[in-house]
Order: sequence, then structure tokens, then C-alpha cells
Amino acid sequence: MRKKALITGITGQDGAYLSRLLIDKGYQVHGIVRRVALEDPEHRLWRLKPILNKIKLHAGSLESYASLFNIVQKVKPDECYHLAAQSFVSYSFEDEFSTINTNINGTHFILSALKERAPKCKIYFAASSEMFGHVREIPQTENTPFHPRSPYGISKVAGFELTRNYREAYNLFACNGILFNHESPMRGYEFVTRKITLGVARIKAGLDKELRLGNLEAKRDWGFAGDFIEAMWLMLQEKKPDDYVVATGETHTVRRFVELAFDYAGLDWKKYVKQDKVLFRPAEVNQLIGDYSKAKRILGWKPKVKFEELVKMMMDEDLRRVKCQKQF
Ligand code: F7E
Repeated sequence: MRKKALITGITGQDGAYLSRLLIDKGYQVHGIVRRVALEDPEHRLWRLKPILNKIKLHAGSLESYASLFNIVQKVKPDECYHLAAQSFVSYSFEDEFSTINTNINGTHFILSALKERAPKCKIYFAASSEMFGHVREIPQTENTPFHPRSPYGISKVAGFELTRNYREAYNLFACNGILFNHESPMRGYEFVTRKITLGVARIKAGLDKELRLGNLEAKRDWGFAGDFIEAMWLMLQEKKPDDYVVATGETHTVRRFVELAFDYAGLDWKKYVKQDKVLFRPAEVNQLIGDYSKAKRILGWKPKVKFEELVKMMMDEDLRRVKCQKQF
């Protein structure tokens, strides 16, 4: 019997990489998407286009317990990857209520539906380095206390605790992956790395004259999404459920990412980048750097793509896309 995996947030960057990995491993892959996505596949399912005939999509909403319950009952998954969330930190300050409601309830609903209808299912929750926020120690490990600095971070702390509680109280095989920033050519445009690589490619092509950014001094531990989703899968192959930091152990400023991206296109970033106060956050996470030694020791996982290679990979793809006037 083929194993069945259910992915929430399958239309996003991680969902797209994870689906491909699971298909290659022989899984039957099911995804939960909003009905609007099914009605507008060209725009909303672009990351899944090449594999659409290999996966099964179900219309549902994180805001509706009934819809999640029905899908879980129908699919009866062996593994569930709960990736769906309002994941843009900046937007969470503008609409804290919907971020908190959707992210916390969505996690609670899916955990409860699995407990009721697929209690043997192994569960992965996409926790986040945003939970560390105003960091208490450097680097951050699974034992570092949380101090979230955004409504998004708060919602992820609640999701983390719900997942741990379902593991401890109801004996579910539920894991938290504390993933640090992970990027790729499939990253959404609102996140800083993709905003930069697409912006540079457009400037290079003469389509834009400047790139407006916020805080250039923030430091992030940026890895490649394609590497990080392997850690998600590995967690669910262990004998015991647990929580893991997934990171690269390196940190770089936004400014460094900007420099490398402009350099790669043969441009001087100082001529094009304008700092805009509007893009600064009300509370910033200044320095993230993860210690992934537990994931390395237990899962045998380590990141493969280095920071410089990641910038190059994203630049190559955006330069190509802008040239072809394709997806950008
Ligand atoms: O910001 C600074 C910004 O939006 C990174 C999500 O996947 O990773 C991501 O969250 C940094 C911040 O990602 C702009 O102030 C400067 O310090 O790419 P970002 P994020 O907030 O770190 C974590 C792990 C998640 O879980 C999240 O879901 O870049 N920055 N100027 C800017 N950021 C943006 N977006 N746009 C700017 O113009």
C-alpha cells in the first residue's frame, strides 16, 4: 500500500518542494487548498503546475473545522504536514487578528481532526525561528526560550505548544520543525530575498529604476527550502516524535544579500537601493542564527546549499524569468 500524505499549504514554496519529494518517494500526495485556488489555477497553483496530475487537491479552509475534519476522514493520511498559515510577518502587524485567529485555530483544528479521525497519523507542524524573536541566546537551539516579536511569532508559539500538548496529552506522533528562513526561486515576492532578486533582475532589464527596502541591518539564517523540506520528512521517519531546529548555522545581514545579488548582475547596489521607513517593522527580530546539531545527530540532516549559492540560484532564475517575461 502506498503511504498517504496530506499537506496543508501545498500551494506555497514548501508545499511545492515537499510534494515533489513525497511523489519521488512513492507517496500518494493530497493537498488542502482554498476553493478560489481551484478556480484560478494559473495564478494560485503555478508552483504545482508540473505535478498537478500526480496530486489530489481538496477544497477546504483553515478557518473551518468541519472542512478539515471531512478531508482528514476521507483521506485518512499516514503523514500530515501542516504548513498552511498567514506567513508574512510584516502583514501580521497590519492584521493581527486574522493572523492570530487563522494560524492558531487552523493548527488546533487540524490537530483535533487528526486525533479524532486518524490518530495514528504522524504530524509535522511548521514552527518558526520567529518564535525566538528578541533572542535570549546565540545561536538558538530547541531549548532557547521564546520571545516572539510579532503577531505571527505569537501565533507560531501557540501552534508549537498545541502540537507539543497533543503529543503529550493524546499520544499523537506530533513534531515541531523550528525552521529558520528558507528561500528558493519559488519564494513569494513579498519576502525580502525574492523581492531583492526579482528587483535586481527588473533593474537589469531596464524595467525598474530603484528597489525600496526597509531594515538592511537585520540578520537572518537563510537556507535553501529544498534542503529544509527533507528535514520535515526525516522527523516523521523517526521512532519517537520530537522538536528540531532546522537552520544553516550561518547568519547574514539583508545588506549582504543585497550586495551579492546586485554584484551578480554587475550592478552597484548603492545606486539603486532606497531605504523606506514605511518598510521597517514596529518590532524587529535583529539576529537569528540556528544551531541544527540535534537534527544532524538524530536525523542525519545537514544543509547542502550555501548562502552564496542560494543568492546565485535565485538570481539566475529571476534573470531568466524577466528575460522570458514569464512568472514574475
Ligand atoms: O524578512 C527585512 C525584514 O519578510 C526578513 C517567513 O518565512 O522567515 C520569514 O520571516 C528580514 C526582516 O522574512 C524588507 O525587516 C528589509 O528583518 O523575508 P522576510 P521574515 O520576517 O524573517 C520566518 C522563519 C518565517 O517563519 C516567516 O513565515 O528582511 N527587510 N526590507 C524586509 N523584509 C521584507 N519582507 N521586505 C522588505 O522590503
